[in-house]
Amino acid sequence: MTELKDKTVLILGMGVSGLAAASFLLKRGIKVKVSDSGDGTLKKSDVDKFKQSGECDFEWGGHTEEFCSGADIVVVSPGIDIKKSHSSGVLPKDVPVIGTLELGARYCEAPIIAITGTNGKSTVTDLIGHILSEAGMDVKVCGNIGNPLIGEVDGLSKNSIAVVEVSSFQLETIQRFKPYIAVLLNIAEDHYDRHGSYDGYKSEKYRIFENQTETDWAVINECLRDSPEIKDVRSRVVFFDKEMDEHVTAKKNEDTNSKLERKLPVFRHDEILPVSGDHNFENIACSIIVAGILGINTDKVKEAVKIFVPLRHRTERIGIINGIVFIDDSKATNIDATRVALKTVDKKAVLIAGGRDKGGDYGSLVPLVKQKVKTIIVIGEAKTRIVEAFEGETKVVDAEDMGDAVEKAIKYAEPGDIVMLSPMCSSFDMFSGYKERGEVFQSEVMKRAPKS
Ligand code: UMA
Repeated sequence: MTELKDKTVLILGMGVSGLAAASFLLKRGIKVKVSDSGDGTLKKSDVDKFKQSGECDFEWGGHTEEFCSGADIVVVSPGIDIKKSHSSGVLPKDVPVIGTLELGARYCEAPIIAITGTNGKSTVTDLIGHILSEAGMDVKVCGNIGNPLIGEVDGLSKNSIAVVEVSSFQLETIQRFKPYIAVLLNIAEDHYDRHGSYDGYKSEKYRIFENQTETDWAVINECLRDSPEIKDVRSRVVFFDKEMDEHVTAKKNEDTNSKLERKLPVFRHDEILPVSGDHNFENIACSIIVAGILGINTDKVKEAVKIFVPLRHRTERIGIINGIVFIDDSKATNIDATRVALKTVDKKAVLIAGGRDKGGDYGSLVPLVKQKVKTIIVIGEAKTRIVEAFEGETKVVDAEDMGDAVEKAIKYAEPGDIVMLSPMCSSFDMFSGYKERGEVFQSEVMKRAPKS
């Protein structure tokens, strides 16, 4: 804490991360300036509250050189592309820049379990938090899942555990971030719009291990075992696999001298969750390994997994109307997430897709779509690219908005089919986030349910 004493901190972004950072710093008497490019969602009463709690200035409508000058350190929100901010010249020169995750981790007394990956990170973060909490531990689930770590550190002590979902955006601005256990679930195409390429995105993901040492743990998907980056991981590596038998559950990295000092729990699929899909088995396998590293009793882990309630908008079955099954997979904000969802589908599907394009290769889904999807209903900014990828391969229909998309999906589906929202895109062109998109989809479906 002493390192920021008498310093001025410039915070970029006034979303949940920026505001949590501002509150944290102001409480400790640190001078704060907050700059946001948007038109401001803070009410005057909130601004007054911030100003009363310490020395604090606000700027809306852009990051100006005049306002941003004079800071000793810059703390950026995850949604802000720091490369662009640097090139725009507004950031003070030779001033350190860190992200809100790094700030949170610096002041977090609790050991951190960090989870990253392209898909499944919120589910695994939530599941690990649930298992630990059922085992009686003092746990806080936070991070990219919605509540930033910096907003939670005050409630965490050395005896707590922070289970933190981390995104590639947040890893981009770490410096000393050093989780005790770092989990890498999978890496697939995503966020090209921000990281420029698959390699750029991948290298940010591997930064989760950057500051770990031999006393820490890395829990990594078996499918990444041969990635060249693995040999640079200095912590003890355990690979997880969807096959949860004794043979594969706890494979250590044979390229390191690390030893597995703990006996890890071993389960068969049918002993735990009645869920389908390889991705769910992988999510459970890696959560079980993390629990095993922390020495949680096998029976406790098993019981906790059995009663886990999955997060919403992830292949969430809404119900059946006129024989058509409706599934909300709004959280599928990239192509790989939709690939995973389609693999779990055992009937013909009408797929609602589209939103804000992230620059991935929709064409890579053509074989699976031809096999499982009879019609794609397209919405949002990504329409043209999706139509280009699938036209001629399956029927593609244009829709105005979510209501129109649901209406058309019902028109093209028959009893026994599935209508699934699994957009392959982010939601920000039409909604405030994937949750709102899922809620709107569900309400449009329910509007069309027969009244009882
Ligand atoms: N802004 C600027 N300058 C810019 C761009 C944006 O000032 O150049 C401002 C906006 O006007 C806005 C604020 O920055 O007021 C938003 O900041 P932010 O985008 O960092 O959003 P937060 O509200 O702080 O939410 C962030 C994460 N958002 C992003 O990474 C885009 C949330 O993840 C996360 O839940 C939250 O922190 C708490 O940790 C969302 C997400 O979409 C769910 N994440 C991506 C994903 O999961 O794929 C990475």
